[in-house]
Amino acid sequence: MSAKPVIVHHLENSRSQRILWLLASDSPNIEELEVPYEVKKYKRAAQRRAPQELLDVHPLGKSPVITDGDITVAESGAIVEYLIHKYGKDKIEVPEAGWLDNVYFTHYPEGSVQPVLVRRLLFKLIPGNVPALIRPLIRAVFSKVDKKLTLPELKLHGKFIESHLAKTKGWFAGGPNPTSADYMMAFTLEIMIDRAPEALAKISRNM
Ligand SMILES: N[C@@H](CCC(=O)N[C@@H](CS)C(=O)NCC(=O)O)C(=O)O
Repeated sequence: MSAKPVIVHHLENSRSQRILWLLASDSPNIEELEVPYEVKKYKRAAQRRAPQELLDVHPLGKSPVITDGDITVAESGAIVEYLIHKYGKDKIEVPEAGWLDNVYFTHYPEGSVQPVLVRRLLFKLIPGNVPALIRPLIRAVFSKVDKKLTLPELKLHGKFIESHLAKTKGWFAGGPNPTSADYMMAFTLEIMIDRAPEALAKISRNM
């Protein structure tokens, strides 16, 4: 256990919520993890960008990023795996039968779902950034492309996720506690429900 607390550099409304859930006192695994940590909050700059101060922490200036003594770790999946490996090894149990699901659903949200969600957000933001005269036309074009390309893709992801959860009937790896897959997927599900609730019809209905 490090003497100094882990610093979570938390940009508002960002993927660093994954790290906060993993470390938070209401996390089902806290008893085991017990990592002292502090949260350093950052506000978004113009165009939802991270502020300069985050570039001082890591060269890519993205959130989340953590510092643990001399070690700086960026990329939410890497941070979740680092914290579990360093502080939760042998404690956050992954059932043998769910080992591959855990690996898969730890990497799938950033590798496959978030890029589509970011695309949807960009399509929404682009019209607001063009001259007012052509804005209605650009809005109509991007809305059409979104409906044709992005939404069907998100619906496919939604069906895939819901059918997996119907099999495990709980956490993504099928065990009694959340694992790295859940810490990664929860934020992505939240964003999906916010940006494309129709893609997660069953989950949205049960909320
Ligand atoms: N794949 C990275 C994505 C990091 C990322 O794009 N973070 C967003 C917040 S959710 C960010 O820092 N946005 C501000 C910016 O790009 O300037 C991860 O999972 O950590």
